[in-house]
Amino acid sequence: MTINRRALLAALAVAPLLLSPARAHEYRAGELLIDHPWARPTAPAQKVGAGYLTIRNQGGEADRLVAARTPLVPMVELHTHEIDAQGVARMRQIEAIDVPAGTTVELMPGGLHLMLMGLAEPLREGTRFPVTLTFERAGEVEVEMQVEPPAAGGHGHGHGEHGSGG
Ligand SMILES: [Cu+2]
Repeated sequence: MTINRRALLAALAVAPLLLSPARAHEYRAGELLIDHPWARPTAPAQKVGAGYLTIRNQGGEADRLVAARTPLVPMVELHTHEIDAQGVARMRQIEAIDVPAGTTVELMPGGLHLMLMGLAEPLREGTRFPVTLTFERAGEVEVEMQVEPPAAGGHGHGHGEHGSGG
């Protein structure tokens, strides 16, 4: 009687992926590590919210974030900020967020973000809500977005992501 070593090794390799990552605020999708998903609290009248997270591509292949969804709103758009001809920062919807191999892409205030369109209720500080991210290569991964003010965002500002308006 022989033990099917290949099957055993395959099972062992898969096992860590089946463990819930809920304790740490970090999620894995294939070679991608999703770190610290968070969203700004919103005012009662506000119909849109903004979500942020960090994507680390630890693999050798480029990937792209192509969609996101949450039960909270009818639609989530991928947005970036651009400086227009008048030097004013404006948001623009984009098709996808590229995550080249071996790089880290940070969604943050003033830059790339997830735009939650059509909030029925405000995002309240201290709450969490699920967001499903769809990557072209890594597929879908569900993360929990923590609602917290930007100051607690951890990554801070000063990354010089402001285009040169001048
Ligand atoms: Cu936006």
